[in-house]
Amino acid sequence: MLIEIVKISPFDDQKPGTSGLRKSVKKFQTPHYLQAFVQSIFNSIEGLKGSTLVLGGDGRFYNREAIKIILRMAAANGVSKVLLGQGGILSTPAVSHLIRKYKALGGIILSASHNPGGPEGDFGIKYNIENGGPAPEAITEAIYQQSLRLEEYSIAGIQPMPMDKLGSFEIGDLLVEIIDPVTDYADYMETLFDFEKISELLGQADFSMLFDAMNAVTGPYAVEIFQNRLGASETSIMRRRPLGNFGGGHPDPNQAHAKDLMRHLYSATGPSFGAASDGDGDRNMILGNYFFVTPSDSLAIIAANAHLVPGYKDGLKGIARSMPTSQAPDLVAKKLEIPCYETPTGWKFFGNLLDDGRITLCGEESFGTGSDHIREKDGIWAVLFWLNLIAIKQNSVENIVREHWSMYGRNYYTRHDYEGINSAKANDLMDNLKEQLDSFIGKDFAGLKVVVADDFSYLDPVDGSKTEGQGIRIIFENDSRIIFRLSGTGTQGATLRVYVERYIQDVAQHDLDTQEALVELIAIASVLAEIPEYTGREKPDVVT
Ligand code: G16
Repeated sequence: MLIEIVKISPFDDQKPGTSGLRKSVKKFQTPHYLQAFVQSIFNSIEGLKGSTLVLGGDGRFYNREAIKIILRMAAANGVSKVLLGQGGILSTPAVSHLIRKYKALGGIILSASHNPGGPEGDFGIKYNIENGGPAPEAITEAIYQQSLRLEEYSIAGIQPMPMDKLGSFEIGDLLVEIIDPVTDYADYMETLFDFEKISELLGQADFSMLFDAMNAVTGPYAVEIFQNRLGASETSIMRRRPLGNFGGGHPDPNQAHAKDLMRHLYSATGPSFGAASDGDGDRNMILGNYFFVTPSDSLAIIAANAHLVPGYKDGLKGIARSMPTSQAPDLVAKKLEIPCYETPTGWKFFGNLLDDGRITLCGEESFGTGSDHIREKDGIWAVLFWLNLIAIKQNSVENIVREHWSMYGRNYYTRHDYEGINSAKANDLMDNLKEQLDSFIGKDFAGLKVVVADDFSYLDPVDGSKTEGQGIRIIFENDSRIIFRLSGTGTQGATLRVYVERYIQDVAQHDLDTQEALVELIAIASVLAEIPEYTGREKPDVVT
């Protein structure tokens, strides 16, 4: 095998964000750019020589080219075996499962998650460690530091890579095994959920489902699990074919980007249950007929009912939620007398808590829910959880949620995103807020008194690491909250996220429109952060 050592000048913009390195496809196509990041990963992980890695992506534009480069580099860097999803396809949860099941050293996931794809879209690369989860901060920082001084990378010569047929091929001493992307994952799901009950539900005349795969990676998983194994009808999976540009759509499962699905669900003759997943299959949105379940509520409801589902029948050890996620899960944890951890945004922060056996479930407001079954959030898993609950409760999504609210109270919740704003202005907005934090405490805004105003920092209870600067929290006397953060996953300018939450216990007030229930807090947020002044925007681009 011919190995080439390619000399390069280091890149200075390869700092991983909330979830790996995400940039435009064009950026990744810059000569040596992808190679430099991959070499930085390889230089940062211990035990690479002779190891097994898992490799796959969400099928977006540039997936196959990137896989070929990574395989040639893996061969040149002494990796013994790569488990590659057939056609280069693997969902993020499937990679996490495969790393754990086959005891691989780690895995490389090619995805920019919910960001659009295609030649003008985004691409991304993420390294997951041997527990199956995203590399923690210490490793992503080491990768970044490597990239800043990287002056060469090693790559094997070009050769045929038959990645579409199950089987194997070799590149020098590297064995590439092409595996079915779905089977292992689907088998695992069967061990966690009551497939018989779910399949009975899907056969009931009064129940129907519609899953939107958004022309992204979950299509083949949904077909195998919902259709082939559970007997859902063919029409119950829409946009099932993975496409390099996601059919021109934005593969983000929320009300703004799953419009067709919403239209079907918000119709008198529409299905009783709706769901969607994102580009790489780790996010989920849950809907009932004329009903949207906020991700924070979904986590709380899953937690409150987990003992009913086979894989969780022994109860929960604890729950974790990211800081901006609503406090609905905390109320369930309190009732169950289990701990509820509050972590910074980013799935990587759940890893230690899961590995240490402190939590069973975790989730985020950004349409992510998961458990200790793997170390990533898991879209199809969340859908199966809801189907299993509905099959047991024989009740509609809306009624299940309303019963939950009547027992725990309702956490009205919304997130307003201001996308593609000038980065310098966005930083100024945050700095301006930080400077005023102390002066907010004790102040009254529209009759609401501020009790906490701080910049969130997290002390990992397992390894003692501290992560600072994770978002501005303004907490009021009645537990209402406004949170300000800059996204760590955007690729153009900056995205300001404003999270707003208000708790109402009184059942008589559980029917308010979310935006109306939060109107005062939304106005306070705008004034406190001087949003129009800094962003030049009167309204957010996306409301979820
Ligand atoms: C990633 C992370 C999540 C995070 C989300 C949004 O999700 O894994 O933990 O909540 O980004 O992050 P931000 O608010 O910084 O944009 P995904 O699905 O994009 O990998």
